[in-house]
Amino acid sequence: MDSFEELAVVRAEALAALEETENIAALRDWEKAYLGRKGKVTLQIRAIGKLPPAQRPAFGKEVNQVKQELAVLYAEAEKSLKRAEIARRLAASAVDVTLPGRPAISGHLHLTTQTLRQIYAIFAQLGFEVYESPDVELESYNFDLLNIPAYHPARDMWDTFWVDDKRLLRTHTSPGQIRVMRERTPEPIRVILPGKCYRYEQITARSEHQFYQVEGLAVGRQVSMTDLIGTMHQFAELFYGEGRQIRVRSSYFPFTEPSIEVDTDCILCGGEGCPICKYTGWLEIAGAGMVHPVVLENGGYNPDEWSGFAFGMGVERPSMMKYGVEDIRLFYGNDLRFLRQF
Ligand code: FA5
Repeated sequence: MDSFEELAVVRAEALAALEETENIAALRDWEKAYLGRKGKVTLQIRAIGKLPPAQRPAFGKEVNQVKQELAVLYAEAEKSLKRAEIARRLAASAVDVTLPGRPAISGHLHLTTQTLRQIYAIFAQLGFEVYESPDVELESYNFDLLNIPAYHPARDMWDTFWVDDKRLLRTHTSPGQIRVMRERTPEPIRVILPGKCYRYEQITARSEHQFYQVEGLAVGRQVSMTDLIGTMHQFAELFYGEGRQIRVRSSYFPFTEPSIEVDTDCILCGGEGCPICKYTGWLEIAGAGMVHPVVLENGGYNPDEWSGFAFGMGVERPSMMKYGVEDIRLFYGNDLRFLRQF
């Protein structure tokens, strides 16, 4: 066999072997076997020098053509094997669009937030806007300007968390009354002031050391006790249900004169007596009264020209009564079994 015939055999063998390669690793072996340093085609090139000089140019040309041809075929095969490999991997990890979806887990509003929003909606109907005042309050706003001077025994009504000598966590939302009055040039006011209150007191099933209140304040030229009672009655009907009765009892708050407590007939027994109303037939709604002249004056309103009413109600206690929750601690316990019920 002369060298041309030998080259033709190597070429034919290489082409046949290339057909057999099924993956990249086999292709690399093939390249090594034919085009590598000791590959069969490379050895043919090296053998050129041993040929008679007359044959060298023609054989050299031939062997180089074979080498070029195989190199091109190698590059093409490498490309298509890589493509096939990617397609295989994609197929293995493809999303199965026929699988049923997983339901998304969604939370919902906390019972306190739901109750607050009900209260906002009710008072919006009655023409009250929402006004917010700070949780960290000055002692003067929480007490002095509300007619509760230092050493006044009424301070005992609100056990206080102090921040420093002058600042505290507000014990009620009433300081917002002064803030809103001072912010407005004397003009009629109808606001509710919602917010968290803090008291340094024993935690029980009825009392937390943090809880929400919603304060109400209406100031005008001729605001009277009847307006207050009418507003409270409207609230009782819209919050607890139609047909509710209310009653007022005389009370004492330093910032209102006269002061009252407002109750509604028990939503469960209608007044006959049951465990929810502790057999009194009545549920407490709010502390309230006519804004004290000193407080009007501290807010920049002349008490000879202006009058007002104010009330302060809890948020957790009314929702406890409405939904039959027996322990206020459940509101802040973060137990999902409780929270999911509302
Ligand atoms: C006050 O805080 C007065 N500022 C209310 C007021 C405003 C009177 C304007 C007159 C005019 P009292 O301390 O009673 O009042 O609290 C009002 C309501 O807050 C209570 O009826 C109750 O619902 C709620 N509350 C008070 N203390 C707690 C507590 N420890 N845990 C849960 N709720 C409470």
